[in-house]
Amino acid sequence: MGDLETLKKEAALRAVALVESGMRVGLGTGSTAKYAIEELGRRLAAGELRDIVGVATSEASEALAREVGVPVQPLDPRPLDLAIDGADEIDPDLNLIKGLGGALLREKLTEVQARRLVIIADHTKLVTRLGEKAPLPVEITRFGFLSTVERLRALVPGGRLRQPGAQPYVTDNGNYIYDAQLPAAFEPLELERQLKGTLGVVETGFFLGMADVAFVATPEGVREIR
Ligand code: ABF
Repeated sequence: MGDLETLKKEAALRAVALVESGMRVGLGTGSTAKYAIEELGRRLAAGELRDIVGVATSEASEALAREVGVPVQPLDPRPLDLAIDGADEIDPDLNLIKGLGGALLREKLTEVQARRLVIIADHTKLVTRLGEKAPLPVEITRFGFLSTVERLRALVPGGRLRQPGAQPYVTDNGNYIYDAQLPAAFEPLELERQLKGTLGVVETGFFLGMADVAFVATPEGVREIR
């Protein structure tokens, strides 16, 4: 396992250690969250946990959860005890950019209902300001997407429709994603408000003030950021 993979797993294990029997747990998406889902399955199989219900933030995570023996239910209005997920950027105030994995809408819908949102990551995700390394993913409707992209470019110049091949990337919700390049200076809450007010925008990858704790694995050990 590469060094970064080892770190991701270390962070994931710290988060899954917080899970107790009977909990309803939000299951994140991505290569770090994958380790958390596998560890949850391992703890269930080992009899360390019972009566866990997982709520998955993507079809891929749901499939993995079922594969490793974590029971999954759809999201309903009941709160989740805990949600465990990765991130693309983590700033010093625990504000996040998420969505490079494409699951930002289901992640936000799920994690807003969690009593505790636990973020797991390796140290490469730490930034001093959001947008330093990653673009901000913005989920937009397919219908009229070219017009929405123009509106977004007027608001945040720079960025492009996510298109890994001949066709645009399609989310689990049937939408497209616009990856916006953030400027050097901006006010995240204000930009979030403007983006959410833009016709055609479904959701953004800003997770502001949502996370309770981040376990960030570094070569010197796992840092806990609150
Ligand atoms: C999810 O997976 C997303 O919000 C984020 O985009 C991505 C992080 O993936 P990884 O852990 O593979 O870097 O958490």
